[in-house]
Amino acid sequence: MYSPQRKDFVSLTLGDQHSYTNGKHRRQSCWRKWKQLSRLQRSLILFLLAFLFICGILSYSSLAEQWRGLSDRSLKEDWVEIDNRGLRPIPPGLIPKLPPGVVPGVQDVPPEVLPELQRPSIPILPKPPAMRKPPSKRGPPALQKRGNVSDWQEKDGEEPVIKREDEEGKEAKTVISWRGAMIEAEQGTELQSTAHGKVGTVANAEGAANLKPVTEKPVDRVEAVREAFRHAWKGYKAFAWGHDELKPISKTHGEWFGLGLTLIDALDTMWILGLKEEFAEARKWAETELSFSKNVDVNLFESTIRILGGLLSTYHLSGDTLFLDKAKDIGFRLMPAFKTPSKIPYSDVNIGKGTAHPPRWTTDSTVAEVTSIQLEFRELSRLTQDPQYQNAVEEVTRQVHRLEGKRDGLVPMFINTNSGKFTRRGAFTLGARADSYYEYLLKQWLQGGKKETELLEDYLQAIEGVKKNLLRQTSPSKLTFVGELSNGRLNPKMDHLVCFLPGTLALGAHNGLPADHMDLALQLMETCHQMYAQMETGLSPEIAHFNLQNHNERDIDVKPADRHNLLRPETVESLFYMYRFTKDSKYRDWGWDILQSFNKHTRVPSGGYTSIGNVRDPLNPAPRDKMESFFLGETLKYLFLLFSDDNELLSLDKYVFNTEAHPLPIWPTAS
Ligand code: DMJ
Repeated sequence: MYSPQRKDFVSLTLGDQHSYTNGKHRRQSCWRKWKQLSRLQRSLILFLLAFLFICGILSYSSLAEQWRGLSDRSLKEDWVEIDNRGLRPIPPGLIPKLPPGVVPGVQDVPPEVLPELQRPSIPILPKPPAMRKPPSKRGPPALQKRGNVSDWQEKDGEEPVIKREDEEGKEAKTVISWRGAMIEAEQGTELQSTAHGKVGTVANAEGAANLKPVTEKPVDRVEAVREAFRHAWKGYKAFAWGHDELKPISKTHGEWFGLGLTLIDALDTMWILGLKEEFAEARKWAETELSFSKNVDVNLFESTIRILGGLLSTYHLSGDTLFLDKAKDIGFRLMPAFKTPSKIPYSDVNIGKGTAHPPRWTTDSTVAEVTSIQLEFRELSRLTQDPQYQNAVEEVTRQVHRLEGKRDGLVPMFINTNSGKFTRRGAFTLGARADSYYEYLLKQWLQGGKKETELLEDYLQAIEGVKKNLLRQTSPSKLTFVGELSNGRLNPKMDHLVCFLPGTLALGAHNGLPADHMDLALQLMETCHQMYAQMETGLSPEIAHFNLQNHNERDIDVKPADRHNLLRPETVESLFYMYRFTKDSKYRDWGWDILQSFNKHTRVPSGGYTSIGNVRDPLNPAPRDKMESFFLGETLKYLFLLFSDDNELLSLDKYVFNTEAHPLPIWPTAS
């Protein structure tokens, strides 16, 4: 390359050979002429020469400075930055061939090369901080250029980030895309979080130059939930569109009722998460494809909490009457279930034929199922002004209220549709087959404006029954859990399903129920958290067994048959309530850990999440190839609400969530 230093050597020819040899004669005649001048003339000439001399010196030093600067720049411009990761030399072909004496600079680059060097995505290497000091300039103070404010600009509370004057526009862009890239790059694995005390350095060109540690802003957890939802939806859309459930591993679908269960269960979640496009395409399907006039058997409880509940809440959130019409349709078609000798409903209904029946092997129904459809049918009556729905479900509540066979307010798991009596009376649990009975006592009381005192009495009595009969503490850590009673003996096991209880207890305490309900909620929440934290995958098993013996080291044990995780919501549901009422950020952190574990062990790359068979083996969690509809309907919704700072988003003083996480309004006092 042509060296700019060679410009320093300027040759000046003052005369020809001849005049040089006659030098002595010339010097004599000059002196004679000088002597002939007047004093004034001589002074003027001397002054002029002195002035020219000073000007010459000044302009030389300034030119030399410029040449030095150009020389530095020409060396640096041999490097451009790529990909924010480092530097590479410009390929030789890109270095412009310049005529001798011309200093290379962007303005001199041939037009065909210019775009390559000026691409905005390739910022020039920032100078190291030591070179940032504003250079001292000559001239009056008012005209001196001060160091640019942006050189040390502070961005809303962040550590000051050093910024080059000429990259001002690009700087903000880089930081934003860096944050975005964090989320993108970490998809499917662990998202870093300050909740875990991690500190990062800026991994871009700025970082390379400045190496200044910057405390990470917390990852946008709300956005991480949206991302998880989109990923799940991507799988459902690609492989199971319009069907009940996604089988993400085999990239196909599973059918239960044939009613697009996942899509309907997820409608209000999309609305709450603000996923407008996804919501619009789902609405379109509901409008054009969803039909309840099918010759198909559906489970009364499951279709009530997922489909009727989902449609009603989506109607309330969106105001779109399509969903109310669909809710009326399915609600009406489910009514044959109540045509039994006892008016305790059958478990199954053929919604096309209008017939209902119990399961083939028994005439019993499950207690939780017949007592956890009330919120939805009551709301349907309020909206339609047709009392038949409310009458049917409140008849069930009345009967169960006065039934014999409870133990301190605790209910058995089965009820006979002919006799209307409890059967198999020896077992009591807050888990499967009884769980949401307790939940709906409190929530109906709230839904109706706290007027239906029998509901409250049953609820309060049941919690006393839990305390008296089912509560125990583990050894060695004294974790409180709710065991099961079987023919008078306590079995120290607890379903993950029971983890709805801390949230429900906290909701009651928030509404004026005894303060010790909140104490119990705090303790049970800790236990449910431990059911995740102590597993190798960070995910809870379906059932945990607790140790009561002193000599054992572990509090929690898991039987091989109970090691599965179905992406259930109950723990994150309770975390949401606990955070809303206590504002203790540990609940958010626990929820965040759970989301990360789901991402790590259940996320399927082609789309969707899968239930797994073994929460104790992170190397082979044994994917089960099924994404339950409640993962979108409940789990991700509660996680989103847990992380959202907007307390008014579905205020717990205005809404009750049904047992499938579909929010329904608390009735205005007039109703
Ligand atoms: C959901 O369908 C409901 O939350 C129900 O109350 C219990 N089972 C699943 C989630 O685990």
